Amino acid sequence: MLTFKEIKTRSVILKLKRPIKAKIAYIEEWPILLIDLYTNEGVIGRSYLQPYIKKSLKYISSIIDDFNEVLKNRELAPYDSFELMRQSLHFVGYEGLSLAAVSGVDMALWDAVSKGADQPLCCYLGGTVGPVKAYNSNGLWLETGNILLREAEQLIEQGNFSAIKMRLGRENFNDDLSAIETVRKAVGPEVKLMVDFNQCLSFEEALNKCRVLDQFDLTWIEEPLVYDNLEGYAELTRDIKTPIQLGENFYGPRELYKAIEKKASDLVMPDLMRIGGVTGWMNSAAICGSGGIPISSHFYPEVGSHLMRVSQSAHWLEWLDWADEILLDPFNIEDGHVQIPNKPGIGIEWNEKVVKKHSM
Ligand code: SMN
Ligand code: MG
Repeated sequence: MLTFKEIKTRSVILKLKRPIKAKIAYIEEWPILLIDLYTNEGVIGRSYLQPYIKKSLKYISSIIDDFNEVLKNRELAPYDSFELMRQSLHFVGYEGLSLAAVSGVDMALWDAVSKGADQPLCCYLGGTVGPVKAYNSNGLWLETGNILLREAEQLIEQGNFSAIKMRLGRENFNDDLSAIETVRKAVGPEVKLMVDFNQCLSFEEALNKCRVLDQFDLTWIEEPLVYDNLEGYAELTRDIKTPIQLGENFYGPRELYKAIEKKASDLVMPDLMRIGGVTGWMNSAAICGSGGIPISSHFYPEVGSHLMRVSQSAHWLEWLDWADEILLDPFNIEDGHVQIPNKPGIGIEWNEKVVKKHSM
């Protein structure tokens, strides 16, 4: 049995190789919060969060600091700890930053308990180590012409990927359409192509644009509308032939359930920081598995790959290498599949030299 000793967080800012250039935001500096969870028995659980906005590092880390009091000397039991942390913040709300902080610690707890059992996380959860089908999401922001062409080729080459994602939402929709044609020309007809609007369209715009996109053989159209317009999503999903993808902004399995009940999308893609870490994911995967809804992961490919191995309706893992720099042994890709290392826990260790260099 493992017991909780202490959690420590550290803030790191990395420079993005390909800055985020979306209609909704321009981001060059990428904030990462490292979480180290110490047990009295010496096992250390590790996880990280990517909270998008630099300032949010300090908000989330101070919440996590306060979880020390909640968990002190308790048996390490992710389910119980999740509930205790969540309940400690009930009156400010279960969602938003509260849930982001709970999710980060939850992932570190699962890392620690599976390490304690000397098993890779996916095995501890009842599955096996194996390859996980992924699409490359490392770029293709709102760029033009040759930049897109070169990037699309690079994304395929990076791990012999069979699927990539590009972003849409240019001022002029014809520029989006030529961007799709450019990328399609670069990668050929066989590669699966996902597109992401990052919530930038009104309902009318979305209806008109997605109807045009129906002719492009896209694997999905992601977040055309603001994330919480579930009625709009349901109408759009009924009208559009291409699968509609939604979910990186669901706060907890209950929101995922509500979206599925409303038939807001064809596909879902929870983000581990917002859905409630491993605990929230497993609840969501059960809902999706039972309802026959394909589930894809958003961010956190190291944890996500373990979870996709135990999710009945697992669809696509989002491959992002943005945290690779701070990892001692970044995960490998072979033929478009993430290779889960045969190590206890999630399988991540910090590259302390790089962490020190970029720490805030
Ligand atoms: C995304 C959003 C914000 C930052 C990076 C990437 C995007 C995704 O929505 O799905 O990858
Ligand atoms: Mg997205």
